[in-house]
Formats: sequence, structure tokens, C-alpha cells
Amino acid sequence: MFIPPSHPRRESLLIRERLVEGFKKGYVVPEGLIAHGRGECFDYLIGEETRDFAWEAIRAAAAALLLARHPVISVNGNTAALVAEHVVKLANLTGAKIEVNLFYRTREREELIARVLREAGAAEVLGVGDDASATIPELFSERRRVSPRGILIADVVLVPLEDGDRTEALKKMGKLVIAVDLNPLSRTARAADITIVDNIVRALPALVKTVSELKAKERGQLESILASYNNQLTLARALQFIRERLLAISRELAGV
Ligand code: PTJ
Repeated sequence: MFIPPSHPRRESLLIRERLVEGFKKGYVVPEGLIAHGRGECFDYLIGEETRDFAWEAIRAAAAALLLARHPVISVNGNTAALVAEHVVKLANLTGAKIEVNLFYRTREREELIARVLREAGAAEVLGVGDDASATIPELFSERRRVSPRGILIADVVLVPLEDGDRTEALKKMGKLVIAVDLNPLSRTARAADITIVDNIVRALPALVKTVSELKAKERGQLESILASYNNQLTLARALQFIRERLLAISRELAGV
């Protein structure tokens, strides 16, 4: 689809096209398109920029990934369509494993997503076929199937666009969960240890940049970044930001 360079919503339309392409190729599910629409709505509310509350979460997430012994980046259809190259960059910088983990799991989608990741430069992709042989307790969706070399033994898991049940299940297993979710009210956002309330297309490059900057820091400094982070406060700040932004816009419209 041709989108004129001058189109005011060009960036957003290009992102949609990437998802539609992934859908046509069979690795993004129709539900993924619905999920993206929901995300877009929240992106409008935050003004489609990475805000302070997201930067703070990104800093804490970068520290957690650098401190981790077994970090894992969990990848679904939407994540593969939107930020495969950044997933690979982040994995290379942090030593994290990349694992395919799908809500609507089929063997065909696993293979297609692994291929997208390999084309983006991934040397190894876990969670495909027989590799997803372990089970997360208390979880009934197909997301319960994980790799014994990946999510099962991970201490820190990055879960972009996650569902609430799995976030809670991973937490119960004692893992530190980092979510990327534009909706600060979602169950995932509230259950995660660190929630980056931002669009994944901005959040992942920002995370890569922040990890590069913090990589030289000593463990003690990274530990104190992580210890001073408060997720409930971050979510509260996101909601307050939206409230104030909407108030300002409505006052402007009303001329008061
Ligand atoms: O590929 P699969 O089979 O694992 O399925 C993936 C989807 C996304 C369909 C599945 O995980 C799902 O149904 O997710 P939910 O429960 O709809 O949650 C998606 C969350 O991600 C929602 O809270 C959205 O607001 C948020 N979201 C959507 N697009 C973005 C986003 N957050 C950040 N960046 C986005 N681009």
C-alpha cells in the first residue's frame, strides 16, 4: 500500500502495514490485529511519545536484564512483525535467550516466527516444536508450553504484549517479569514487576540504547537502579499523565 510521505499518520499506517503483512504471511493472528488497535488507542492518549514514566521503567528493565543470570525475551506474532531486529540486538547485548511463546500456538506459526527472527539475525530461537517441552504450572492456554533451556529456568523474562494469566503464572514461579503494554490498566501491566507503558516500536529501540549505556556500570549501581524502581508508582504516573493531557486538550478545545 502506498502511503504518501506527507501523510500525517504515516508512521502509524506503516506499523499497521507490517502487522497486516505478518497476518497475510500467517504468523500474526487476527486477534493480534485487534490487540494492536487497542494499543493504538492508548498510544493516542499518551501522545505517541516515550514519556518519563516509560523511560524510568526502561532504565529499570535494562538494569534487570544486565543483572540477570538467565534472561529470556519471549516473542509472539505481533512482536516478531514489529521489532524482530531489536529483539535480536537486545539479546546480543544482554546475553538473553530468544524464545517463541504463543497464545494461539501452532507448529506453523512457531516455525514462521523463528524464521523471521533468524532473518533478523538470531543465532538461536527456543520454544519451537519439541523444544517447548516443559510446562508452566497453573496456566491453561498454549502459553504454558515453554523451553526447558529458556523460560523454564529464566530469572528475568521480557514479555512484550502479554496476557495477564501468564504474567501472574511467571511471577508465581519467582521470575522477574518485564512487560511492554500501552494499557496501564491491563492485568499484565499491574501484575508485572516492571511495566513499560509505551509502544513496542519505540520501547524496544529505547531499551537497546539504555542497555548499551548502562552496560559499563557496576553491579551495585545497577542494583540500586532496580531497587529504587516502583511499578505501582509508574502506573499511577502514566494514568495521571493521561488525565492531565486530556484535561489540557479539552480546555484548549473549549477555549478556557
Ligand atoms: O501471537 P500470539 O498467538 O501470542 O497472540 C498475541 C496477542 C497479542 C494476540 C495475544 O497476546 C493477546 O491476545 O494479547 P492481549 O491480551 O490482547 O493483550 C495485548 C496488550 O498489548 C493490550 O493491553 C494492548 O493494549 C497492548 N498492545 C497492543 N499493541 C501494542 C501494545 N503494547 C505496546 N505496543 C504495541 N504496539
